[in-house]
Amino acid sequence: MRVLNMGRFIVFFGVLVLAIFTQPIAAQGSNTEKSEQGYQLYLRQLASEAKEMGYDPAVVDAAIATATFRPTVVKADKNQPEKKITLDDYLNTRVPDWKVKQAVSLYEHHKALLDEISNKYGVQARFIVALWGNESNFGKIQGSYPVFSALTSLAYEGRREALFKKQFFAALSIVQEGHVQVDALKGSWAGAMGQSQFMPTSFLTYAVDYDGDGKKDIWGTPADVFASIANFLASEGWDDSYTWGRQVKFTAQYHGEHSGLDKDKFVPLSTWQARGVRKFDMSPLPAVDVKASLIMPDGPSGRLYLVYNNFHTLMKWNRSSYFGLSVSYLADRINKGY
Ligand SMILES: [Ca+2]
Repeated sequence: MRVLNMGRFIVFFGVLVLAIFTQPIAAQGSNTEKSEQGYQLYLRQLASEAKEMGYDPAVVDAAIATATFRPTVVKADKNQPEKKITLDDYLNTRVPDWKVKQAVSLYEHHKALLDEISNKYGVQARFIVALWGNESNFGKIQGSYPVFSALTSLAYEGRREALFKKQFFAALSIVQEGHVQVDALKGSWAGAMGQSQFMPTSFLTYAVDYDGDGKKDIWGTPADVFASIANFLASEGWDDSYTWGRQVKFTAQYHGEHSGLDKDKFVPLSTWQARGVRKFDMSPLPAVDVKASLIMPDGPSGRLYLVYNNFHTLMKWNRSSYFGLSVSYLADRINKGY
């Protein structure tokens, strides 16, 4: 099943080499000095803006006092690769056997809580565990960047200022609501926080205080983490009477026209059957009234999938189909128990 596509590997290494040679190494020192000054000025402006908007001045001052310019954050943002690896390699990296084993054993460990949350929100527990595992390695890798530093550095850099300013104000709300202290607000270099790696705006929309202690604690309380993940999915249209989709094959006559996640390409299985899509073992698609989209992340010669509405919900969590498929695979393997 594993097919190496050398063309993609050459592109992959080509992009890396290009990235190394286009770094402005000589100019780095002076840029950093200049930026630090500009950043301090920017912070003061941001603080006044926040206070004008009505944020508690004590919270704003505390947040600003801890913020420092993080050139590494800006660099990481600029160097984000487009698509470096094939889906096969991505899945092997993201869903290794050890991760499946941990997922199965952690599911067992938290079974009572997970099943309760699963019932309450209408989301199969295996998808909650799979997102937890994919986002933070079951809470072990949450990121140690101070969120206020990361968000203000990225806002100051300017390429996506409006987005990161919005995240900064949302982070102020999180502290102001008392869910976490300023100095405990840690996350990834891009500001994704806690075991569910929510951006601050997602936290405000979806985070849940499930254990009822008054704090939405996605950093350290499993009940809050699981319920927050489930609440995101449920709010975005998850339906637990269905799964995510399936891997498929084509008959010789079909070549994947009509692929894509657009609404007008989300059609009944009977239409896909008529076009020439089959189950992975080439048997007919199930004769049930379900709509699906065809996706071909690596083109018609790569892995092919029919995905249902729940996969569209996963795309709202993260727009990468690679990501959605890695979550789906982990969920399926949790279901099988290996
Ligand atoms: Ca709580």
